[in-house]
Amino acid sequence: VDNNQLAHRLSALVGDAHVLTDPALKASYETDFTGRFTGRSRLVVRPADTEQVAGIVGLCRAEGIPLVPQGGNTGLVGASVPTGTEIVLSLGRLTEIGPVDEAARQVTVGAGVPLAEVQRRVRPYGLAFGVDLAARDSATIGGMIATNAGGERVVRYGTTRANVAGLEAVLPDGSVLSRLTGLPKDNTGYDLTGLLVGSEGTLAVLTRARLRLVPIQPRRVTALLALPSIEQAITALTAVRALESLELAEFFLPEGLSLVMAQTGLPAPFGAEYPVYLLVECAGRQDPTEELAEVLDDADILDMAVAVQASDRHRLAAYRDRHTESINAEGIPLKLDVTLPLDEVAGFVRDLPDLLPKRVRPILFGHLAEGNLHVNLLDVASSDEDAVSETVLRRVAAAGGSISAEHGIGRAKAHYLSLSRSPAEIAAMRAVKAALDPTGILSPGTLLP
Ligand code: 2HG
Ligand code: ZN
Repeated sequence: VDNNQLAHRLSALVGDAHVLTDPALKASYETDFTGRFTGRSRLVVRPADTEQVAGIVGLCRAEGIPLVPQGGNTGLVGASVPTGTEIVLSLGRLTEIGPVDEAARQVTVGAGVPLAEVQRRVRPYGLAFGVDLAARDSATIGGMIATNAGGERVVRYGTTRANVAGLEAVLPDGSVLSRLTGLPKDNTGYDLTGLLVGSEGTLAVLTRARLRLVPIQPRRVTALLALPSIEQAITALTAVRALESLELAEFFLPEGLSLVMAQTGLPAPFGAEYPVYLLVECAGRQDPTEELAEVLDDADILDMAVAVQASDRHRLAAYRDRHTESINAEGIPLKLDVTLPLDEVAGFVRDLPDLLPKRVRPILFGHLAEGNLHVNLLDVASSDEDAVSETVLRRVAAAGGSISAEHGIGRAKAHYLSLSRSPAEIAAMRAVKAALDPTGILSPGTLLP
């Protein structure tokens, strides 16, 4: 079918207003927010519900038209960006939120609901979704599930996978899988929900999710610690891990802090610059300030800022949270989201500059509790990108790390998958893909090269 016929048939399913063919209207769906990944789509289609999604997928399957599901388009590995032949299937209109089940502590939400909206909706019940991340205003639940997003609270609540109790999804043949009862015990065969979490749009189009919720911990303390080294930051981390109230342990370095201050106008957090910064937050029913101070008593802390009021806490968190936008303001970074065993982190940080061409500026920050480093590289010549990626990712794999901690494989790392997965694992993944999507219409080029 040519584009006109396709647009016409899709309009019959979703209405004219929700089939976008004008290049100006399509543009924001065709580039990721860093500007690194960009491509053309045949058109963008915006269904309103699961039935419409099933209709679109069925049509694409029958006509052999590839499609790329897209949520908030905040992904960082190119998985939601088309390459020319696909249509973009935007889930942004699937925004229904069901009643909050206080007894089960669950809620069912549409794939297109932004994370911040879920939090707003469940807060009056004293509940929260355990996964939180800086892109909360745009990132959608469907996209977070498709990538098994991690974010800043993994140390306490786990990744998205641990916080999803069930899913509804449209398979490539147009059939609908629905598992939304959220039963905490349900051993009836293969865990299809678990399989679809982190499948990056390659196995199904996610349409609704049953989310687990956690009780809000009302008393909070945030501390920004200045430390002499990564080793000392890990020692401090080990100390705060003794606390059940620990909710967040994020690190950043002076290079990143300078960019954030230049971009945001925030004042320096301390009178001097220090080698490493660790942001920790504890939360509980009782004020955790004292227990935090207690466990940090022996740590080698050079300086420290502590905040209890929400506005002060947010000010400290901003030094960490505003890294991504501040790096972007400098240019399009090469982003390598990796994770290392904790005892390998310091060595990696030390070795990294020697692995890079001289002009490259590495900006490192991330989720220290998981050894998850966001390696952002500025000023990488485009002719060097592949070599630099491969060198850094090989170094990570050699240290027993993973080439993707939380952003996924997408298009960016598909060619490096074998650094983190064995031939037997990749063969099993290919077999699953072939069984569910035999003609390969869903997100071609993502995850499995
Ligand atoms: C974060 O932790 C996100 O803020 C983005 O995972 C990381 O920009 C990045 O590299
Ligand atoms: Zn992150």
